Amino acid sequence: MIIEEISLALQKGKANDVKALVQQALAEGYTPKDILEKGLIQGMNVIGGKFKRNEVFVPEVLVAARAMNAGQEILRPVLVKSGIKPIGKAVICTVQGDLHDIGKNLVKMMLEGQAIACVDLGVDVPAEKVIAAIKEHEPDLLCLSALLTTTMIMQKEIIEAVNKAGLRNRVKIMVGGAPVTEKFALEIKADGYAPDAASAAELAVQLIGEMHV
Ligand code: B1M
Repeated sequence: MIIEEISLALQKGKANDVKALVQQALAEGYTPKDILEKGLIQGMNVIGGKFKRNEVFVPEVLVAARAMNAGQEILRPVLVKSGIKPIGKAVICTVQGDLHDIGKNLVKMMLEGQAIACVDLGVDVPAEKVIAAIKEHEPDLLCLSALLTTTMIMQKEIIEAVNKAGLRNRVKIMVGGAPVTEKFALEIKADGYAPDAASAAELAVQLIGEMHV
C-alpha cells in the first residue's frame, strides 16, 4: 500500500521518493491527514524507536527528518488554502537549546490550514528574540515547542520574560512537544497545551477567539 511505502521511504531517508509517493497518494485520493499521520509521522515514529534503542544514529535520523520535511512541503499547499483572510496571527518557535523542528513545522502547517498567519522564528530561540517578535508582530498567539526534557524549562522562562516585559495580557501562549504535559502547562501558567498538531490548530482557533471578544 502506498501509505506504507511512504513510511518506508522516509525511514530510509529517500526524500525524492517520499515527495513522489506523497504526490501519487494525493492523486490516488488519499487524504492529507492519512498521508501525514499513517505515512510520514508513522515512519518518523519507527525511526524514533530505533534511535532510542541505538539501532540508528543521528545521521540516519537527520536524513529521515529531511525526507519528512520534503513530504510536508508537498502537503502544505493542499492543507493551506490560499487567498483566505487570516483569522489571527501566531508567532511560533522551538525554544532555546532545542533544534527539533519537525513537530513545530507540523503545528505551523496545521495553524496555517486554519487561516492563522504564522511568523516562524525557527529553532533554538531565546526569550529576548521572542519578546522582540511579540513587539514587532503583535501576534494573538505565541506557540512554544520543546522536544527535550532539558529544554521544556525554557517554555517557563519565556512565559516569565513575557510577563516581565508587560506583554502577558497582549498574547495567549500555547505550549507543546513530546515531553510537555497538560499539568506542566498549567504549572508554568501557559494558556493552553496540545498533544498533537491537529489539536494545536483547534486550540489556536479557540485561543484567538478569546483574544478577540
Ligand atoms: Co532528537 N531526541 N535529539 N533529534 N529526536 C528525541 C526527542 C528523543 C526522545 C530520542 C530518544 O532518545 N528517545 C531524545 C529526547 C530525550 C529527552 O529529552 N527525554 C532526543 C535526544 C536525546 C536528542 C539529542 C540530545 C541526541 C544527541 O545529540 N545525542 C540531540 C539534541 C539536539 C538539540 O535539540 N539540542 C537530538 C538531535 C536530533 C536530530 C537533530 C538528529 C533530529 C531532529 C531533526 C529535526 O527536527 N529537524 C532528532 C529527531 C528527529 C528526534 C526524534 C527521533 C523524532 C522527533 C520528531 O520529529 N518526531 C525523537 C524521538 C521521538 O520523538 N520518538 C528525538 C515527529 C514529530 C511529528 O513529533 O516533534 O513530538 P513531535 O511533535 C508532535 C507533538 O509533540 C506536537 O505536535 C507534533 C505533531 O503531532 N507538538 C506540539 C510539537 N510541538 C508542539 C507545539 C504545540 C503543540 C503541539 O504548541 C505550541
